[in-house]
Amino acid sequence: KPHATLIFSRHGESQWNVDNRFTGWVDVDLSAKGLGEAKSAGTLLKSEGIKLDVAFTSYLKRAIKTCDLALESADQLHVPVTKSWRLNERMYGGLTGLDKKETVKKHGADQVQVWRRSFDIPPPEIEAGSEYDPAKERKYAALDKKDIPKTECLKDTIARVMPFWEEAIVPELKSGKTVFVAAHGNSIRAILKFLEGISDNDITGLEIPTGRPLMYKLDADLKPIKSPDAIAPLSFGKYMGNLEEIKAAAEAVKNQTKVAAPAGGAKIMAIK
Ligand code: DG2
Repeated sequence: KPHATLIFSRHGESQWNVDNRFTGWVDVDLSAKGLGEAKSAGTLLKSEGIKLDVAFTSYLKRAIKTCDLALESADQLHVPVTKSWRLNERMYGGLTGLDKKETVKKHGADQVQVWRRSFDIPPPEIEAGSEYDPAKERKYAALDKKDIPKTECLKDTIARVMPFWEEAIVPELKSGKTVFVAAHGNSIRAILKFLEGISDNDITGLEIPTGRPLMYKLDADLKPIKSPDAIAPLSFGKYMGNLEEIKAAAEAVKNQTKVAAPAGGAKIMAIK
């Protein structure tokens, strides 16, 4: 029997999603399309009759604005919002700021796939003095230095997201509330791995499209209830909106690092 409702949304498209650059902890704004996606997420919540009780987001403006715009278009701007650095995107280390396809050309598709999606192999650390080093930012000044990552794989992201899940989100769900989490591709993947019980291997195949609300109904033990509409490797979460469109959007995330193989030999492969 459903006890609580949990709805995730990755932020709307950011300017660096458009530019196809590794972003991580860089505070990039939403693109014009991203603003629209955030508003549509809220419109969907409204049309499905969702009444939110609390919302959570990261310290990054693409997620914060998505949360705010979604609440506004759902006509629920009164909902209290808690921000935490623990919901930030995974820290992309030395890849931060680089063009995703250029990185494939330089290091090869396999290596970049490992850096993007492996469970426990992080990208190289961010260089000391890099303009993208979060240790320089005032908003992280109150953090313990050891909590400011120099790079992160999904396993590291899980280790920093889950204390916030336990301490801040779980109590709201236990009391039966309807909770909205506006965060990032990899911070959401971190929570979904736990919630859905996805293996270290299968999590590599999970892509989260921007600005699409993903809803979970949880029982009193906070176990998710199965949804017939879940898209593999998910079994419990249900995307709100047009499923075909959502599948295409998830595929596009995967293809951000797809580059045409160099032509050579007699056989030239057609690459979409
Ligand atoms: C993207 C995810 O994060 O990139 O950091 O580049 O969700 O904040 O746009 P988001 C980034 P991938 O891991 O999908 O390459």
